[in-house]
Amino acid sequence: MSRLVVVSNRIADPRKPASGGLAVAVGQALEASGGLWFGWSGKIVENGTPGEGDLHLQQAGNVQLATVDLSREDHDSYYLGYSNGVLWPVFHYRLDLADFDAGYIGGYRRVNQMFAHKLASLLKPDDIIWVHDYHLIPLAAELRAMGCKQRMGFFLHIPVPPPLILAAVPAHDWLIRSLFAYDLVGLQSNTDVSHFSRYVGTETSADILGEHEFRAYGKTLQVQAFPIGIDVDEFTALGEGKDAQDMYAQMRREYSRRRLLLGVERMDYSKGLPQRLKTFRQLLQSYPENVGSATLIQIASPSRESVDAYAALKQELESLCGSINGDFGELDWMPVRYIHRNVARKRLPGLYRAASVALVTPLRDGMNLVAKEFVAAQDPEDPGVLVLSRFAGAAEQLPEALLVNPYDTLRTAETIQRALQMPLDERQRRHQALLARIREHDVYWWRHQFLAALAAIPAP
Ligand code: GDG
Repeated sequence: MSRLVVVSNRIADPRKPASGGLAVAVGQALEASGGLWFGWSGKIVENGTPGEGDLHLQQAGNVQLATVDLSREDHDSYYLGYSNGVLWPVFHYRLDLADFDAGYIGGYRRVNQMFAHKLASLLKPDDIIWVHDYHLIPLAAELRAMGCKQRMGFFLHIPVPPPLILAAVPAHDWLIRSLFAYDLVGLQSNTDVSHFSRYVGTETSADILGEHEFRAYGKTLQVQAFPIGIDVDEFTALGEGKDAQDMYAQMRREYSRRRLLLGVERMDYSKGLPQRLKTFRQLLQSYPENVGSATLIQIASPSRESVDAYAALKQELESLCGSINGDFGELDWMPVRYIHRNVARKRLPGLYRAASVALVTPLRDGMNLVAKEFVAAQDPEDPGVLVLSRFAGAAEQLPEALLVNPYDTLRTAETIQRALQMPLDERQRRHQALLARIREHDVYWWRHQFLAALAAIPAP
């Protein structure tokens, strides 16, 4: 059995279940093969030299953890600048929010080179390398340039935008060319695969060998959708824990005569939070029976606060929440409970279970795991309803949710009202179908499909 090497910007200790399903699933595969997990340590060295960073090695059970520090300059250009100031907005279709500062790409390239350099010294000839996400697109190309011949796969957790949006990135051709250094590229949805294919067809001189196979720059690349899932049993077990049960009981007590709508996400402009609040205002206007009886709990956990676009979003949300509460609130009822803090993971299932309706309405999302966690946390006898944006990757997989266009506040408000009034038998039917789908395509299925496809590619 080949050793598995996982590379991601941040790593988690696979022995700590608090890290969530993805870390556990990837951790298990690493554990089974005596693997190596490589990434940034999370440490920023204020006066560090760009392109240099200490390597730390640590053993966690059967898994070796290897992490590298980043200098302040590298962190600001590679992580804040290029990854989160260029790639994240553009891949979520937000050219208006991208900061195309020409200096960032040098840092992005430099950190990928440094990671490749440090990683190469730890590799064995028959390792299988699995690289994660947009921070590390050029990693394989850098490793290949150093002579590494191992099988290499890449999974992109965020969407692939349509070709003409991708083509607005100044170095888009270099970026996509870098992807051809991998043997396998995994994307979240069929829409992403079709965008990739159209980009390759129009912007490169590649041969499209089949629906999932491309040949360019002297290399054949397989590209397929591997929709990521959750660990359903782990999440259900979390729901049986004391913290989740207490949370549920508390919510039920507090909202016994009221309907609870719930949104949970990192505070990110891709998640459609301002549109959601406007839709909630519309719900109160169009269906006044909800005034005094429906409450929206919105958890927006702090994220990337040193990127400008995030600070602006925070202000906008505060203003929208304030105006809804000011216009509609009463002495004994506030329509919006907005929480800009992280909620402990072990309490989340209780919160999900107490909600009548989940609002998962991103403007664009690679997959969206909150939608799946909400389904897993429901009481099958009396389940809540999932209102899901058609622009989340999860929408391809979850047709029994109520699918909405989050930009259309009027119709989304109508759909929320429908969710609030949905008869029990329809809620049960939909929930049962959704649960079967998230069980079939869970995080273990995802890991297995990806690694099996990578292992099936003949070593070069
Ligand atoms: C990226 C892609 C893709 C959220 N708030 C709190 C909290 N969370 C947890 C949720 C969930 C996770 O964070 C969020 O996952 P998502 O999938 O919804 O979104 P991203 O963070 O944007 O993730 C996404 C994913 O990668 C995997 O490939 O699905 O499309 O954008 O697990 O529960 N957890 C806690 N407190 C919070 O306040 N503990």
